[in-house]
Amino acid sequence: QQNRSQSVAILGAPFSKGQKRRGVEHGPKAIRDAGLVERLSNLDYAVHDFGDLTFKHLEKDEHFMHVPFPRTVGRANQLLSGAVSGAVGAGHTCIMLGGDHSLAIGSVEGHAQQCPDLCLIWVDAHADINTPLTSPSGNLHGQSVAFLLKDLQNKMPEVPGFSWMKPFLSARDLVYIGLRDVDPGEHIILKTLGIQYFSMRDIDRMGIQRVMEVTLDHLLARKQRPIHLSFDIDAFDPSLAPATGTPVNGGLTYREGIYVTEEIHNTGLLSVMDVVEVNPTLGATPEAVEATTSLAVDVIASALGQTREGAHIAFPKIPEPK
Ligand code: 6HN
Ligand code: MN
Ligand code: MN
Ligand code: MN
Repeated sequence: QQNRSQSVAILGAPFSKGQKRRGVEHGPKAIRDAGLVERLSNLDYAVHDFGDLTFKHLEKDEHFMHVPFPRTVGRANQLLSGAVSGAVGAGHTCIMLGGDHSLAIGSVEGHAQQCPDLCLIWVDAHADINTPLTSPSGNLHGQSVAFLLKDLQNKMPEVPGFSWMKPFLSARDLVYIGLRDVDPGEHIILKTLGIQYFSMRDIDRMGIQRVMEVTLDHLLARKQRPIHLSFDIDAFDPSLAPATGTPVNGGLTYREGIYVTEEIHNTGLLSVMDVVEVNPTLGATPEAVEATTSLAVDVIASALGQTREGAHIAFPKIPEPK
């Protein structure tokens, strides 16, 4: 069913300080330029494009351990949290365009202010669950989930810039799809907390249909609640999404990725979606960039109800000749 009376808010978050490569801050413009608003309007949504947030560059922001820009990332996420909370509170389904994946901290936190019982589906090649003590790179886009989880509270040092928030999510309210590059410290966290995850190997074994069945059952069987979908474009195979900062071979096919978002749409519970790590400066050719940005638009349209079988909104019945 089409959510026709629904309204969608688009929030741009041109931010890149959660990792060390520049360019991912151009993601929101690149995804809009690929025709996002028109595609969603064609789905019969009222589209409210809130434009891009403006993030402050903090002059004095020393490393914390080996973590760069902690205060800048913390402040950006505080701002984003308020914006997402406002959009959800106003009744919109919210699409957050990144930017790097550290932005999920503020996006999920702001969503949770309005919907404390939300669940989280993290589609990514990476688990992004390092703590500063396990992170090989120090980059905060590989640590977002660790900031969210109550279950990791006593394993997290106090990172400057993040005193505005407290972890609120339970490990059982999170499912990963698409993992294939998990650091050793992340693996012990996944195993110790008993987090439900589907690696690419699991998708090979079970098929994406069964993976989605188990995912939605795990999150929604006890009760129906709002879904936060955090979609890292690097979940897709690099042949489909080359313009991204940390590509990993052996990713989701186009059909697997679209199946994931179709199934999430069909729950009727999607409340906020992040689309992150689209870096239009990293494609080898203009075609590679265009492939990545139009894939991002496809996956958003699919999450919001675009179907592959077609739809007959404008045709209540077969037209007859006079
Ligand atoms: N992302 N696990 C690596 C790290 O640096 O912690 C890679 C993280 C990638 C993060 O793609 O959102
Ligand atoms: Mn539909
Ligand atoms: Mn990620
Ligand atoms: Mn990733």
